[in-house]
Amino acid sequence: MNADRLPVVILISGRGTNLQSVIDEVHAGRLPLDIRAVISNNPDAEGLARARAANLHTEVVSHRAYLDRVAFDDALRQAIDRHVPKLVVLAGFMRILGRAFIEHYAGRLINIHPSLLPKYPGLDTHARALAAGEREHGASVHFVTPVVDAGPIVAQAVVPVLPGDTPETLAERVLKEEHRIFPLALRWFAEGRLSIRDGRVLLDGAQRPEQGLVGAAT
Ligand code: NHR
Ligand code: GAR
Repeated sequence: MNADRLPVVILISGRGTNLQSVIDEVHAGRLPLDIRAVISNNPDAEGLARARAANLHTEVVSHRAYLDRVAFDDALRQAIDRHVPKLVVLAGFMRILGRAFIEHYAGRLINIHPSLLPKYPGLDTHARALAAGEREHGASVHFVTPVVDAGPIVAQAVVPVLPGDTPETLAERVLKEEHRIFPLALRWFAEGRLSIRDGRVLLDGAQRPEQGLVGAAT
């Protein structure tokens, strides 16, 4: 039934609105993924309820149950690999992963990050962009490499910073764009259109100057 669909495992930690955007595109027939499992490190993640509502298999691998990061990474890797995914998707996943884990999934691990990378890797991106007086902010989809938020960029979307913005209002504007570019980037991957050469992402074998920026109007 799912022969033409790419098997994926999706990792979450929180609300799961990016997960929801992926589920919605799959259900609409626009994103050929077979979501084999949704795994959360946080047992209370709201995204688990979204996954269950879509009849997806869910699991919790709590980082609190392990003595150190390597033990957690190993347990998570085993849980993922039971589902034999061709792609692993970080959708608001909040734990930094170690080198051995990342190398195991080299070229098949993708993250959505709420900033215009390479600006503002890490946490609290919206507050930091506001504090720096940025006039533009946004989101990036990237392949995950051992250095956090430094992997090859697949797609970005830009939003304006508006007068009176708070981290919350800015986050909401960015999140809307995340829900657009994340499923789009995953579709490119599922269709076999992405490759990496010299640390850069190619779409259909070409490095397009416009590819990195998927503007709000397109
Ligand atoms: N792991 C590696 N090796 N490389 C990346 O690029 C990663 C990664 C793990 C997660 C997502 C990333 C983001 O999009 C991501 C990219 C969590 C933290 C963090 O500091 C930083 C970046 C990202 C996710 N986490 C704290 C930690 O100690 C915990 C914070 C919390 O639980 O709230 O792991 O932003
Ligand atoms: C999103 O903005 C995502 O980009 C960000 O957390 C939010 C998760 O929302 N991810 C990170 O900050 C990763 N460290 P969601 O759970 O509703 O998708």
